[in-house]
Amino acid sequence: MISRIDLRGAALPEGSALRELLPRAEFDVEAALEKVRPVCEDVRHRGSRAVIEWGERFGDGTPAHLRVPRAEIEKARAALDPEVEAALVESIRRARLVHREQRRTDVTTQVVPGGTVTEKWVPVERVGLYVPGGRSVYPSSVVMNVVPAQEAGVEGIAVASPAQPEFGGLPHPTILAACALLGVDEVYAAGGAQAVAMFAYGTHGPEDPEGCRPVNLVTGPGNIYVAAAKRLLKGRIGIDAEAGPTEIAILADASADPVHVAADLISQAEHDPMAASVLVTDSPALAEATELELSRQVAATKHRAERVEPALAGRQSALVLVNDLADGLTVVDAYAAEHLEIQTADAAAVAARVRNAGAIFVGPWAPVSLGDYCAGSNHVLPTGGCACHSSGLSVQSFLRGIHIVDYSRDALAEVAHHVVTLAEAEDLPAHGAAVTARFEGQVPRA
Ligand code: HSO
Ligand code: ZN
Repeated sequence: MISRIDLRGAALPEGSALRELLPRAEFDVEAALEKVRPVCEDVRHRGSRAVIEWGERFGDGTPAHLRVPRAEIEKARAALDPEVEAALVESIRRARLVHREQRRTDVTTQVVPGGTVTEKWVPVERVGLYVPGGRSVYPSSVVMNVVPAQEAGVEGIAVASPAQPEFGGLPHPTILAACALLGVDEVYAAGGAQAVAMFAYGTHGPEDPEGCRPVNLVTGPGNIYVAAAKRLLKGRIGIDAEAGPTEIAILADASADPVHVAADLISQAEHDPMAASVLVTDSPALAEATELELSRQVAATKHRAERVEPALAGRQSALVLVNDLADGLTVVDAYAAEHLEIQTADAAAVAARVRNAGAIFVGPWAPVSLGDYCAGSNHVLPTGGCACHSSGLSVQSFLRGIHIVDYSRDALAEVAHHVVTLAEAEDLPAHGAAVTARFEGQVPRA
């Protein structure tokens, strides 16, 4: 059911050669760009009407209202199962605890007497948070996007999620209820590339007072068309890391419990037939036992046929055998998983040696699904190997650091000759003149 990759024996190949031995799901955003370009152009020119029509054409419902009335959001909250409400409230509380501490303080550096540079952290003004519909209705993702934006101090937070025919053309009620619990009341029944274009261009105007005002930044996971629209409109808007199919890698030794290892591999395979579940171990016995456990547990799991089995059987999933934990660390670093579990003896020490991962889950009591919902950490994480250069969503994603340069006359005079020299070296004499003009056309003596 799941393939094996045996890297024992010879020395591990390096860098990209090693990465090629660890296959990943195809997520060809480039190919979807041409499909979403006309959609985005149409929304740019025809506004909300185009958002609605493209949604209908792609099989979403006809929105009851593009902008969901506040009363509907409150209605969804009132109808929410109290246990789901309690769990969401706890998830929000823990996420706030962690994200609040991420808020960076402004720092002023005195470079010379009279010369300071302050880095001031300023939230973006308005963000659009995309929340998928269809197969993946995740109120937890509303929490993971909204909490860092709020803790960063973002004033305008708009959410878009596809209109669902079975819910009268509104987004899924648990999505609306999660918005209500978070105090978000600007919600649009819009999905796909057209929702991203709505955020980027805005559809608000005198003839469309209910339309969406443009945002500065769009975050949140989505399908390949959402990712393509984000890539296409990047620049006009800021975006978070592109989210591809979910991945779990587990680095385990003989001390790991195969029942847990199998359960965790299945937990993320449950998201998507393209999801990746990878075990890296130096213990052939653990690999054997995990494979047995997988067949036992997969048989009993709900989304077996349509997602879990194809995900585990896909070329993106594997049991990888390595010589020892040192090689295991090289492998998981090369793979740079979205989620990495360390299930080894002395797991904290092993985890401390990992360089590349979206999030690391240490030891037997920290499964990825804890992080998906209630650890306090964020579950919007870099996929597809992007963990070697990007981080998950955080308060930082919603802030910009602005440098404030404040120099006195004496402080400028002291360094003026260096500025003039560098300007001349770059053949940009007007740059130098902007300094000497302040000192009667002379380079002041230091
Ligand atoms: N594991 C997913 C997030 C999620 N899981 C939402 C359950 N609901 C990507 O990190
Ligand atoms: Zn998950």
